[in-house]
Amino acid sequence: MTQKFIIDKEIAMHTKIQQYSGMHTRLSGRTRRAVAIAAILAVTGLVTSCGSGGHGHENSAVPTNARTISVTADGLAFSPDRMTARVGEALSIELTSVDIAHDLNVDAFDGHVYAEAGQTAEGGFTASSAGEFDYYCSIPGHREAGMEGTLVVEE
Ligand SMILES: [Cu+2]
Repeated sequence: MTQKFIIDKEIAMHTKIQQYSGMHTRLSGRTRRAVAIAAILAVTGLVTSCGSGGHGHENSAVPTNARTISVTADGLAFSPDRMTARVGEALSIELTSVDIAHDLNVDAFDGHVYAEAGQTAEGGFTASSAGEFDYYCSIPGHREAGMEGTLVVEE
């Protein structure tokens, strides 16, 4: 789903670039090329700054009656790196980024929360099915460095 979103976004951007280049048909070929390159760089910058998750920094809505789980992000690790829930349970992840900005994503349930350095933010989701699900930080390089955890949802 995340991949599809990124691809859709890229297609939309390329269309935009084409439209933008088309509007400048009276410019010389060289200028047009420069404009197109500038547009591509601007677009790439936007995508990169959002991290690999492609969902930006929007925190997912917290369902009513959610149970709050406090998670600390520090030193490229989550604490705790394992949490448990019941099927159908509504959760709110209260993420505190200690050292630098981090996010926490539970793709299985569309849960996302991003917190700037020294800040706490909240994002929620409903653990709608049983199993073990990964959560991770989507800031480039962080998951690769081990910034992930497991959410266990029990029947
Ligand atoms: Cu991180």
